[in-house]
Parts: sequence; structure tokens; C-alpha cells
Amino acid sequence: KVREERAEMTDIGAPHHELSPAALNRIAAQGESKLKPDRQIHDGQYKAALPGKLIRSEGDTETGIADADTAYDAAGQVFSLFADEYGRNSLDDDGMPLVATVHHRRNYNNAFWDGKQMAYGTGDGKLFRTFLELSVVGHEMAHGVIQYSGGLLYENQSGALNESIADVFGSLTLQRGLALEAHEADWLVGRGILGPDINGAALRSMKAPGTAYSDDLLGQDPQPWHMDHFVVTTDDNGGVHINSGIPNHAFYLFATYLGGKAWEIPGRIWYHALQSLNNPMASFSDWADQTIKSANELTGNGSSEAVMLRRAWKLVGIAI
Ligand code: ASN
Ligand code: ZN
Repeated sequence: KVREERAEMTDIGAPHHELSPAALNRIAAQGESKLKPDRQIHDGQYKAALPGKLIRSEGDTETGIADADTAYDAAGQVFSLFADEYGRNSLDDDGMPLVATVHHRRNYNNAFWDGKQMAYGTGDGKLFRTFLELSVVGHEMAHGVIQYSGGLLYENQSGALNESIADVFGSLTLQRGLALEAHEADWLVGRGILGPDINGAALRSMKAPGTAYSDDLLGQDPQPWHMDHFVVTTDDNGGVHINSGIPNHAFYLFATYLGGKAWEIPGRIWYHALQSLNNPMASFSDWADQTIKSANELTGNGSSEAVMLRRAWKLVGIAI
């Protein structure tokens, strides 16, 4: 039954939702913002020390170092998503510099936000080819936004929400960069970053959690899309990169059903909910509740958006 409803909800042949003029007014974009990023890209020189050697500051021309120039451009796109769509001035909403380090350590198979800056390994060329992919950069920078928006404790459900919200804004950065409608997007996070030794398309799939890779070395993508398959574990801070599949899929269902550009209405609702949450220990249902409140606020009480969002949460097993 749930599978049928889910199939129906994601049927891209379903009529796309029309926004009322009042709803559009309420959530009208601020327009192109005057906000500008202050990017500071460093070369880690394959060592562990951060931030490393400053190689490109805001306004500088290209360095010719591919990873550094990609990190610069990608940080600009993430800044623009938050500034031009949601009116946010950098990660702290106070214009903080966007500090990033490329070539972090040697053969390092990860990227991260360390509480102050982004760092990107090059990958070992076997498991990972690169981490400089737009949805990954958006994911890491979103961790900064989340931190400065009251934070979400990085364990268990609140940690999985932290991970999911990072995936949402990572994917939205990519979709906006490519000007894709929700139904055209592949909803993959980290597409193409896996190395030749790994059988998989991406790190995670918001459209079909659990199917991003299936491999002898990495195993099967462990993400569930429904609460019935919530993974109770002490690994990975309580499965923060696993159970994030559930709220990820709720966002995917909501955005796909509404149609149009996912960074607009759905993104604004998620962003507004993050600003209003005020609960670092939030559970999935606390967050679902907050997103529905935000939908009611932004698109009107009892709006079809709010109704559809409640339905999306129900389809992943979270009844509000
Ligand atoms: N790339 C990972 C992430 O941003 C690093 C980590 O496990 N914290 O989630
Ligand atoms: Zn993360």
C-alpha cells in the first residue's frame, strides 16, 4: 500500500502543482542579493595541517591547480544558493570567509567541515577519485550553516538530520547549478566520485536510498528510506550517514510531487525550518513537525504544499 502510494506520489506524469499568487508573494525570493562571498582557498600540500598555504583569495584569477579552482567555483555556487535564494550572508549569516583546503593529506578518502573550514582529500584513486563535486561541496558547507543555525547534535536521529539537511542543500546546490527541475534531477549525492574499484554511481541516493552502490569492498549502500528499516547501530555515531536516507527521501518525495525547482519552495521551507528549529536534539518527528509548520507559514495555513509535505513524511513512516 505504502509502495503504491509512493509510486503514485512520484509519478512524474501527475499534474504539477500550481502555486497561488498569494503563496508566491509570501515566499518571493529576495531577488539577486548584493551579498558577495569571501573565498580563501588553501593548498594542504598533502599534509594534515590546516588550513595550509593560501593559494587563491576572493577575486584572484585561476591558479591552474584544478582542485583549488574547482573548490573556489563550487564555494561560490553554494554561497549563491544561500545568499540569493534564502538571503543568508555566508555560513554564519555574518559574512564569514569561506575557508577551504584542497589536497588534504595523501590518498585521503573523505571531505569534511571541521567546525571552522572545509577540507577535501584527493581520494586514493581506487575507492575515491575526488571529493570536489558540487553536491559534496554543498554538503560540507551546509554542515557549517547547520552549526551556525543552532546545530544538530551529531549522533542518532539529530545526527542523521544533520547529515540529511547537508545532503538536501548539497543536492539543491547541484540542481540549481544545472538549472534542473525536480523531476529531471538524479538526486544523487557525490555522483562520479567513486573510484574504479567500486561498483556504484554515487555516495548516496535521495530518490532510492540503499541503491547508490553495491560492492565487494564497500558492501551494499546501507540507507533505508522508511522508518520500518531504521538502523539501530553504534557505528557511525549511531548511523548518521545511514538513517539520513529517511528524511532525504521525504524531501525527495515532497520536491518531486510539487515539481518545479526544488531549491525554491521545498528548499525555502527546509531552510526556514532549520532557522526556526531551536532544538539540537531534534528527532525525525520534531523535524517533520517543524518543516510542516514552516510550510504553513510560508505557503499559507492548510496550503496544498503543507498537506503534501505531511503526506511525504507519512510515506517514509513518520506520522505527524
Ligand atoms: N564527509 C563526511 C561528512 O561530511 C565526513 C564525516 O563523516 N563527518 O559527513
Ligand atoms: Zn556530512
